[in-house]
Amino acid sequence: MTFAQKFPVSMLGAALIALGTGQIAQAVLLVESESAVVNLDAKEVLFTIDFNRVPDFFTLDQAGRQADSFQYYVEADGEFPIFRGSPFYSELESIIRGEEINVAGDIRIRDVFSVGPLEPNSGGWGKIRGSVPYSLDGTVLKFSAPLQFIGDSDGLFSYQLLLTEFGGSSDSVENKSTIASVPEPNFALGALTFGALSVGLRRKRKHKLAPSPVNQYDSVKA
Ligand SMILES: [Ca+2]
Ligand SMILES: [Ca+2]
Repeated sequence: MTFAQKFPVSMLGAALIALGTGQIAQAVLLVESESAVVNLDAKEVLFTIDFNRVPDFFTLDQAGRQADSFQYYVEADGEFPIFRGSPFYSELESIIRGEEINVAGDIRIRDVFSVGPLEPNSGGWGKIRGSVPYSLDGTVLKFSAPLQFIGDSDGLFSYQLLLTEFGGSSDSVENKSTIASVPEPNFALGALTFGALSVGLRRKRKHKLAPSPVNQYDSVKA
């Protein structure tokens, strides 16, 4: 990929504005590509978003809204349109919220409907079903979540991914999950061997290893 392809008009525009005013204009946050790939054996889904620029989840406005944010509306039955019925979100099973990253540094997954008093930072949605860590490598954000957290069981679901800047919509994408292909036998054997080695290493160094924060999920709140 050439520089021009990777940084199209928006960056050139920003550079020109910078020349004119001395300030860099931030490009509007967009989805370059995204996916939700399910591992049925692990009963987990890997969400990936490639943004058009590095997102800022930690600058807040006076209303507490993040400079950049994202939210998934999950429809576990896999149907479109995502928003249908009354109220319009009544067919959804869960909400995945990037908007709460600023609170505890993780992605929270919530029930759609709230019962009782609203929780702080809930955005009006329901209780926390679980929260998961994420990684951000340049413009690419990834996180894995158990299917249980998003309210799905068979790995087939549809969703809308909404991007916002200080609460205002900047882009949205509708898509369906895909099921990851089963690994080739050679790969599986390799993984098995590696797994056995890992177990051996873990036994030897058992008392020295702290629990890894990767793939550790907060338990579902009652
Ligand atoms: Ca489903
Ligand atoms: Ca549904």
